[in-house]
Amino acid sequence: MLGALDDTICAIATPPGEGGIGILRISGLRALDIASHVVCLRSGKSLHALPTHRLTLADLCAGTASSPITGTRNACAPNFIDEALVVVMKGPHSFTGEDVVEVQCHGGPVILDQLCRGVLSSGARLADPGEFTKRAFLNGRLDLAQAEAVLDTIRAKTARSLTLAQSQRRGELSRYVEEIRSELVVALAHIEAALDFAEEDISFVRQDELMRLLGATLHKLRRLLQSGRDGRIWREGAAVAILGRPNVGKSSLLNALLRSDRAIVTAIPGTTRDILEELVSIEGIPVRLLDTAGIRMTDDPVEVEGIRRSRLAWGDADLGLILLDGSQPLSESDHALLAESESVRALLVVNKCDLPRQLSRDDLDRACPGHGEILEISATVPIGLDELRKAIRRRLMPGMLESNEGVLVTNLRHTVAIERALQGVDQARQSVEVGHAGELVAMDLRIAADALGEITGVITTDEILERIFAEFCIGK
Ligand SMILES: Nc1nc2c(ncn2[C@@H]2O[C@H](COP(=O)(O)OP(=O)(O)OP(=O)(O)O)[C@@H](O)[C@H]2O)c(=O)[nH]1
Ligand SMILES: [Mg+2]
Repeated sequence: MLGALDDTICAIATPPGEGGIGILRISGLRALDIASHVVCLRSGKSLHALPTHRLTLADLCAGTASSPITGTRNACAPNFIDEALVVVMKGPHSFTGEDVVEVQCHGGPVILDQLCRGVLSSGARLADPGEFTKRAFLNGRLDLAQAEAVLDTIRAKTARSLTLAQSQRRGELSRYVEEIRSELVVALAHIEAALDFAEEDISFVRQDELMRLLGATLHKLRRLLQSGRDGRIWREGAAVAILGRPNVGKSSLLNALLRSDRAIVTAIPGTTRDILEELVSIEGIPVRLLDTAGIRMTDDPVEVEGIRRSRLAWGDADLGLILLDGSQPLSESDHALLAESESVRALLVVNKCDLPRQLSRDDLDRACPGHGEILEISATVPIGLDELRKAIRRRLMPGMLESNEGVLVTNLRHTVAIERALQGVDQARQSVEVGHAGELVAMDLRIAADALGEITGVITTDEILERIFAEFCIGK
């Protein structure tokens, strides 16, 4: 798989369905030759004669031509498909590093299908998911972390997620990780030299210097790991489940935070039976908000199943909003939920504060002594929603201000590699401390350096590549 760069690939790069514009991408050694079978420049010139990176007007013809189209064709020709703008990007100065032709035509499925068939029958192969980006990596245009960031850029859920993905795509994480790796590699070289020339009286490494370097590296790796939790949330979104007994206003709160009437709201307890999930930006954080079935004792099998799912959702969530009805005293179901909410992943929210109060702070202090912050809101009026948004942000990302600076790890693959590197460096430091043989120190440092190399792809395997690029869509 790794070496399969000698064929020319093509794919529709725009999403399926109708659109103003549709784009077909062709990349590879024969991109220009193959495109010449379907692209007929209005100027009558050959595609090979086009300057690179310049849009040019062309007609597209169904790829029945056994030889490249030459001369002009008019739009009345029987095999005419569409008018198009065509751009040639000559390698190595293209996204993939190869010769690339992109055809921009009207975004209709039939047009793109005919165009794609024409290109395929002229000798191109349909690209695998992510294959354009994979080629960019294999041709040295991007390292692996940057290639992964291409996908994060496309999938970014909020403005802040996009900023992080773009910084990784520009190579900021890669540079930082490479810097740490090369320090380890230099230390390793000194240790290995010392081992090679053990008989001679030359000192290649000073123990105190090595300890200082390993200490500093450990600090940097730990900081990266800590950034990983926030990073995951920026990339995938945090799951926040709204929980509470029937009728407390869970669906109303979901609607209020979404600013739309997404969930059904009625005065009948037990309205929501299944889990509703919606993505919303809360203070810039991408949040998957889950509206759940009200938790209470019931014999209704549908409701029982809904309640089971509510509890599961809470178990998997980054945060549970325990919603209470401020216009009613605590019920048995409220007590049961509060007893469960002693964990750190719960935030108490008292709803319906626009109505006369029946629920006091003393009641809550008694029912749930370690409850922490309590938010008072009304989902329907609305009151207190900005404070609630801020509280959610504080609970999800206590260190958000600090993590605005510096490099952040957003990808689980990277986190796992950093954990292995950290272990290696820690082990090496302990070995140096107790005076173990240099071989042992070198072995651990090698493990650490290789683990970091996997992030940027200096060290990689076909299996890792397959896994990464399989996540991409076709045409990227
Ligand atoms: N006055 C007032 N009424 C509210 C407020 N929030 C919700 N309600 C009303 O309370 C009733 C129940 O609201 P829902 O949002 O359906 O409650 P729920 O918790 O989703 O209920 P289930 O899905 O049955 O578990 C509806 O009649 C809402 O209009 C509020 O802040 N103030
Ligand atoms: Mg509901």
